[in-house]
Amino acid sequence: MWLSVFSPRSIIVNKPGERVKRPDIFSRDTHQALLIFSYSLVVAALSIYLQLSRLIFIYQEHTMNILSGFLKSALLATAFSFVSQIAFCGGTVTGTIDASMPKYKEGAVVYLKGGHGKIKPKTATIEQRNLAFTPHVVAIPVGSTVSFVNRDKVNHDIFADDPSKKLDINTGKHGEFKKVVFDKPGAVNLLCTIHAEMSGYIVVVDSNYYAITGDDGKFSIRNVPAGRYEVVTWSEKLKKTEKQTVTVKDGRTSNVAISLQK
Ligand SMILES: [Cu+2]
Repeated sequence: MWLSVFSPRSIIVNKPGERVKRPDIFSRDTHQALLIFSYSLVVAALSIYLQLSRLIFIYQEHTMNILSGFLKSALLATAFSFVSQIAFCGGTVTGTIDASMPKYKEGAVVYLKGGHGKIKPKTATIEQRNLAFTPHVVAIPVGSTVSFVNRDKVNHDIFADDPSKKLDINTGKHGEFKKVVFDKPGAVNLLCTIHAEMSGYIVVVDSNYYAITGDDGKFSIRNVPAGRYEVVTWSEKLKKTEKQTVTVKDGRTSNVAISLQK
């Protein structure tokens, strides 16, 4: 006895030797329905494929648009900064100080006089650390404010008696600070009435363009508007031997050699 399962609805039991007649499990309608179903499946798949590829294409185009927009802005920004650096940010003045006493190559203040711009005050900090004024020399434009911060465990009594500034400040305890405005040009020698070894300088300049030399005697003053300036130098111990001028051109670097003597 064979068991043949052709239809989900019936189990046909055949006798031995009898040919199994395959039943027609799908009616004509079912065939048609299946055909329509398969066609619609194919059409649906095709349309999904088409829609997807269209979406991918739009996405790619969009990405390309974003990318090209980004590239355009980046290029424009680069070009603008390049042009503005040349056209609007003036020039640079670099130089080297040659000092008769090599120790004083460092810590000299170089500034340019003769600009027409308004002087912009700034802020600076001078610490009292290990019984010393740190940094030893500070340069500021006229009208700037200096904070004196005590980093030592002992009190300091900062004292100055110069034509441009008279000072007498007790700095208070560790971490405390006092603010002072420097409104007249000139060098101010900072001393401490408690510790005789303490000495520092604040050089108040009537200029926006200044620098302090490094230990190699070199300096660099950037973004100086084009024009002709007098090069003025202050040193703790030495003096400039001759009057110097420098011509600044947009986008160019002018180099000056300064000689300091006793
Ligand atoms: Cu002191």
